[in-house]
This record gives sequence, structure tokens and C-alpha cells, in this order.
Amino acid sequence: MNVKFEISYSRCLDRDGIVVGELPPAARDPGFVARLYSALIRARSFDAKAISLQRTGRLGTYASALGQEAVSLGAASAMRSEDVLVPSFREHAAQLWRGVTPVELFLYWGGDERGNDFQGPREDFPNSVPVGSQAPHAAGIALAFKLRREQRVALCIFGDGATSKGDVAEALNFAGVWCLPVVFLVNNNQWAISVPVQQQTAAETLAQKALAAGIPGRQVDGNDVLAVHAVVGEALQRARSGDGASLIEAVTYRLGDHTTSDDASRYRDDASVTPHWAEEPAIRLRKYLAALGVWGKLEEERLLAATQVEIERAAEQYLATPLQGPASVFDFTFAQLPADLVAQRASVLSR
Ligand SMILES: Cc1ncc(C[n+]2csc(CCOP(=O)(O)OP(=O)(O)O)c2C)c(N)n1
Ligand SMILES: [Mg+2]
Repeated sequence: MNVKFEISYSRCLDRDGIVVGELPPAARDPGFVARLYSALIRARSFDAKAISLQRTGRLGTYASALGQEAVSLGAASAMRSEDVLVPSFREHAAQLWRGVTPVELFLYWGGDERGNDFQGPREDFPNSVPVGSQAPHAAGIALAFKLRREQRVALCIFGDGATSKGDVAEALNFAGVWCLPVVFLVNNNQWAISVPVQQQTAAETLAQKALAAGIPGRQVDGNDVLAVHAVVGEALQRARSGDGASLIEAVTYRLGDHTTSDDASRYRDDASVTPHWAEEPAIRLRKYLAALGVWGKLEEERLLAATQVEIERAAEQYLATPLQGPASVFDFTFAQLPADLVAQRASVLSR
């Protein structure tokens, strides 16, 4: 057999906010675009506060999503509330859009499991730090939707590094065979800690990993929230109407360190990072909004002020939350604690 394939690449806005591709209908609604931009700035503001809390010893290790917010937001804004988000650990912009609160996110990153008990999207999954392990979960969730005949879709986000994991290959394969309502979205920020994507795979794109599973694979500009919204929206629609899974590779760039435990200057030059700042998603979206005639200096100042107040208050609320005792590490994994852990828990409490 002589198999040929092509991977499409979608983009709506160039880095100056000029329309260069077909816009999704929602992009013509200035109110919706303003909501997307506000959500991007809100996520970025959360990000900055999280880093400063970590740097002052008041938060655990934190994974910044600076410059990668469009992947999360484009996807989340295309989802329905009854769909289920299955994130990795760099997708707080999607979580905030879906109604997870900044306080819950601070609690999670502060090591408090109560932060994962989302009061908004009750069925969304918590962050998955074990790389790629959430992909089979997403396939399983999608299988449940299919068996129950529910018109819902699981949206699973993982990084470029995760695409080298067996879990991801197995999840793609399973989703293909069973024609499951799941969308796999790769946040290709071009790094897996210190490993650049060129050393991660010999494949030209990550999207083409879909082909071996018999599902469609596409690339999208991951710095273009409107393009991500459109491409993920189509994949969600396809899944919802019974036509099965897709893999989408959103190409973006990790502007910051891997996490607050990392120092990226040890393995990459500032000079190689600098050009990517011109590509980040807020600049082009703000320019597009300005061109729509609904955004100027006043709107920007109001947004920044309101966001700062909200995030500062959330941080205060997080810091004022009484700590759980050390025994809480036993309390959230098992419905019924195994006997050996019952003993360990008792031992912790007796100290
Ligand atoms: C199973 C597993 N192996 C190793 C790690 C350590 N680790 C944390 S993040 C990471 C790299 C992930 O890279 P990528 O999938 O590209 O996601 P990114 O961090 O760039 O968002 C590694 C190896 C882990 N968390 N889980
Ligand atoms: Mg990565």
C-alpha cells in the first residue's frame, strides 16, 4: 500500500492581529472576543501571582503557562459545560474559563487536595502531573459517554513530551478502534523540561501520530486563540456527532521556565527565546479587538485593575485557609483506606 498524508495547519490571526485565515463565527462577536481576551489576562495574572507566592515560600512548585494560554482558552471556549476537561498541569486558563476558581487553583498548587474539589465543573478531572497518564483516563471517560449514549466529549490536553509515552499511544489507539467521543490536544510548547521537541521525536509533526491510530490529526497555531477555538470546535462537533476521536497539535512556545523548580538558562539561550515574545497570544488578540473597535486604553486599564483585585483577594483567601493536618495525605485516594495505610495514618496522628 502506498499511503500518503498531509497535515493541515490552521491560523486565523497573524502576530499583528491581522486576519489571515477563515474566522470561526464566534470571532465576529466582539463581546465574545473581549471575553476571551479578558480570560487570557486573568489567567496570566493568576500565573504571575502564583510565581510570586512560590518565590516567597507560600506556594509549592508551580508550572507557568505564560504565552501558552491560547491553547487552553481556545479549547475550553469551544467546549460545552457538560463536556469533561482532562488536563495536564499547565492548563489553568482552561480551568478558570470553565469555572474553577483562583482560590481552588492556589490551594491545589499549595498542596491542599481540597483545591481539586471543584465547586464549578464538578466532573472535570484534576491536574495530572504523571505525564500522559490522563490520556487513557480520557478514553475511558469517552467510552462511558458512548455506552450511556450521552452527547458529551472528553477533552484531554497533554504536552509534546507526553506524546512519547505509551499511555498516549494506547489512548489514541483505543479511541480510534472504539470510535470514541474524545479530543486529544497537544500543547506543543516545544520543550519537555530541557528536551527540545526535535530530540523528542523524529516525526515532523506530532499531529501525524494520529494517523497510526486511524483518527484525524491536525496542527493549529497555538498562539492564536481563535484558530484553536475553531479547530477544537470542529473536532468536538465530530466527536459529539458520533464520528470519533481527533488529535490536534497546537504549536506554541514555553516562554518561562518549565516550573519554578527549573532554571531554563542552563539549557537554552535568552536569544533563542526572545523572538517568541512577538508571537505570544495576547498581543495579536488585543490588536484584533482594537480593530473591531471595542478595545482601547480605558478598557485595558479597567481589565488590569479588576483582574488584579480579584487575584489578590483570591490569594488572601488561600493564605487565610487553615491548613489541613498531615493525616490528610491519606484521605483523598482511597474510598476505603487499606489496612497498612490505616496504621500509618494512626501513627502520623499520634506524633
Ligand atoms: C510519568 C512521568 N515521568 C516524568 C515526569 C517528570 N516530568 C514532569 S513534566 C515533564 C516534561 C513534560 O513535558 P511535556 O509533556 O512537553 O509538557 P510541558 O511540561 O512542556 O507542558 C517530565 C519529564 C513526570 N511528571 N511523570
Ligand atoms: Mg512541552
